[in-house]
Order: sequence, then C-alpha cells, then structure tokens
Amino acid sequence: MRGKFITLEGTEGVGKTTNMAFIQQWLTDQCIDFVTTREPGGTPLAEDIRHLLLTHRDEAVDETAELLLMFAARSQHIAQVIEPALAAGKWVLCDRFTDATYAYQGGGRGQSTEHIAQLEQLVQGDLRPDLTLLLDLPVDVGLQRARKRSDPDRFEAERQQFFTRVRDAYLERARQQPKRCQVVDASLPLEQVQGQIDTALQQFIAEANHD
Ligand code: Z5A
Repeated sequence: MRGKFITLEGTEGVGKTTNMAFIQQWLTDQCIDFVTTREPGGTPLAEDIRHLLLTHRDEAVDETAELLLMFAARSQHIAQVIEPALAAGKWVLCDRFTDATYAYQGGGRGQSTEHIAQLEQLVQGDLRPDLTLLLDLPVDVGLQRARKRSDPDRFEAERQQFFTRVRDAYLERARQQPKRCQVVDASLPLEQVQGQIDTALQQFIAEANHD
C-alpha cells in the first residue's frame, strides 16, 4: 500500500524543528515506517539549491528565479526521495512543501498564484500532501523566538510585514483546504502544541484506516 505524505508548515519561529522531532517519535511509537526530509532540499542537488536560495548575496534575486529554483529543488526531491518512498509504502514526513511556496513566494513576494499552481501541476502531477500541520502564531511572537537563534538567512532577514503576508497566505490555504490542512495554535506552551498535533495525527490515522 502507498505511504502517506505529511507536511509541516509555518512562519518564522513557530517551532517546526522542535515539533518535527515530536512527530518522528510519534510515528516511531506507532511502528510506522517513515522517512524524514525537508524543503528546499532533501537530496544533494536540492540541498545545493537550498544553499543558493538562503545565502545572502549582493546581486538582487529575481523573484521568478527564486520561484523556479524552489520548484527545481522540489522536482529533484520528488523524483529521488518522496515518490520512491511513498511507492515503497513508507510515510514521508516533510519539513515544508508547496504550501510554503504559496505562502512565501505567493503571499510574501506577491508572485502570481496561477503561476505557482501551473508549476505545481507541472512538477507534482497529482502529488499533494495527505495531511498538513500548519503551526500558527502571531508574527511578532515568532520573530522574538527566532531571534534567539543563529544569524538570519536571506528569508529570515525579511521585515515583519513580509511575514504577516506569509502568515495570511498560509491561513487562507488552510481555510480553502480544511480537511488536509490542520491549523495548530503554536502560541501555547509546547506540551499543549504537541497535544494538538497528537489529536490531529490520531484523527488522520483513524480516517486512513477507515478508507
Ligand atoms: N521557503 C520558501 O520561501 N518557499 C518554499 O517553497 C519553501 C521554503 C519550501 C527555509 O526554511 C526557508 O525557505 C524558509 C522559507 C523558505 N525561511 N524562512 N523563514 P526552514 O524551514 O529551514 O526555516 P525556518 O523557518 O527557520 O524553520 P525552523 O528552523 O524549523 O524554525 P522554527 O519553526 O522557528 O523552529 P524551532 O527552531 O523549533 O523554534 C524556534 C524557537 O522557539 C526555539 O528556540 C524553540 O525552542 C522555541 N519554541 C518552539 N516551540 C515553542 C513553544 N510552544 N513555546 C515557546 N517556545 C517555543
């Protein structure tokens, strides 16, 4: 049987890395065979593209070039990692996927949603996540949390208004696709955040077993 595809999304400082570890443990406890990966990245070539995308540079980065690089990395990632794993019956847990493109390149940069949808169709065909956990919290809280970490990369250096547009675009995606996209209130203490994730995963498994 084909595996399930779960993605984790959110703006700056929502706690993706922290909660990826929680979900990995959760899947392990359920004896589910899974692979963990991330975007942009997940293969040597796609990780090279990630480096190109996140590095600060003197040259202005054309927004269409940025969009195409995201999908170039994704195409390689799907071919090398995601599709083979799903076809082998493994679950795939991915730190960000195409919702991030709608949120950052669409909402944040103002790139056309139609163009993103066309690239999504070209690169992914019918492949879509089965479940997306959207960690959500007010932008200022997330930025305060993120500031405690290392120096900001090219995206993290954006202003608060940029992340507000990103957050709004994520929430709009969740409103449009409420079954696939579960919004988690990431402003709560970690234990309560993980309680919500646990509930969403249990519900997802129950529905998957029912299908
Ligand atoms: N990007 C894009 O533009 N288009 C695309 O299509 C894709 C990506 C796929 C790299 O992503 C960049 O790529 C990303 C968007 C762009 N840039 N940004 N911004 P990334 O996923 O690698 O980058 P990230 O956003 O920095 O993710 P992260 O490292 O997982 O960070 P995080 O979500 O902030 O997670 P964290 O490090 O676990 O948490 C931050 C801090 O908060 C940390 O100190 C935690 O201990 C703390 N924390 C976590 N949860 C809590 C709670 N509940 N209470 C209090 N404190 C907490």
